[in-house]
Amino acid sequence: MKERLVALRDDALKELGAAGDPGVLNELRVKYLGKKGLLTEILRGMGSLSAEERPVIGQVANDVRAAIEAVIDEKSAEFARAETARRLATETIDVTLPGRPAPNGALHPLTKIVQEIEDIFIGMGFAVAEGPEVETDYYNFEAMNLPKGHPARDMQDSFYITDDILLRTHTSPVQARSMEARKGETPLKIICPGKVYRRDDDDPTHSHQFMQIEGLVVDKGIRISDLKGTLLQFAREMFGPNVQIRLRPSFFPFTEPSAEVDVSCVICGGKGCRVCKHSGWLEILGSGMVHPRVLSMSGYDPEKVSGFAFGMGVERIAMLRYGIEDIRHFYTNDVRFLRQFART
Ligand code: 2U9
Repeated sequence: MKERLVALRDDALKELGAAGDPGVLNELRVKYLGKKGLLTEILRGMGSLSAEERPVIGQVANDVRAAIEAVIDEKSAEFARAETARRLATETIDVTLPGRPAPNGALHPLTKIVQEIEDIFIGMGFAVAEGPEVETDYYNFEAMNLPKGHPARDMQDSFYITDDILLRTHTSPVQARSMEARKGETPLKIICPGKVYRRDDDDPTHSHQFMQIEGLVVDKGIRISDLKGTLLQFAREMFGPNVQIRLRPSFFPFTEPSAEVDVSCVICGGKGCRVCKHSGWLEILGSGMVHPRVLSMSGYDPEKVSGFAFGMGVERIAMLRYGIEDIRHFYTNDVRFLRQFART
């Protein structure tokens, strides 16, 4: 039996010596050391040995197993080292290659215009105020001198949620809330940017949802010349140092007197062109002196203080600045449209 074991060891070591890959190595392990392997087969004969022979043969069998296992371990370590070396040689990366550039996003053109307008007014000492888009009838209409029954409150023109709650139709309620919160303190100098909602049919120049920026100044001794100077400064920072403005009498329930503000045409410089319909002027703002009733309703004494207010549509300003002909481009989010503003 001992001879058979030694012969088995020699065969195994010879075959293992020739094994060229981990697959063959594993087959040989199964062949010699597996449960149904050659070593087990020989050891089945142990039963017929005498009590003296059994430990001796047992020791030989253990030595044979250990010898075969040692070679298998050594060979598999050798294969693993070779595999690592192969991968190190083939899987190299060039860390000096330039990275792949990630595509940059860009601000929406309306966001850019809002930020630009905010910066201009912040430069003149205004603070930026925001408020809810879902408003009460009181702040949206009543506090703006638009009493019940006023035609601008028509159910046809506004998105009502209940009899008393609606989507704001202008950002004026933010100013009304700010005045109320300031409890008659002056000066108050704010601009209010935000989305507003009106039941309009969408077309190239109208949208049922659009953006406004309104402004309000309340202090002792505020005059219409303050309004005009502020808006001239705004127009020149926005459209260029040479533009002129003109005020045309108008009417708004929350201002008295009221004026529409035109800027000299940014396309033709005032000579007359298609954009200004050959008038030389573009309407960009509504404005006026805050109505005494609006002041008193929000806690200011119109005998002691006065104010001016103005409002503009952000889309209209952006359309003039960028030469956009259809307001709906701002909301359809076609990337071919949006990409054009990535670097302006
Ligand atoms: C308070 C008092 C007065 C805000 C004003 C306008 C004139 C105006 C329109 C311009 C085009 C709205 O975007 S638009 O459709 N706005 O003409 N807005 S004065 O007057 C106020 C606001 C708040 C407390």
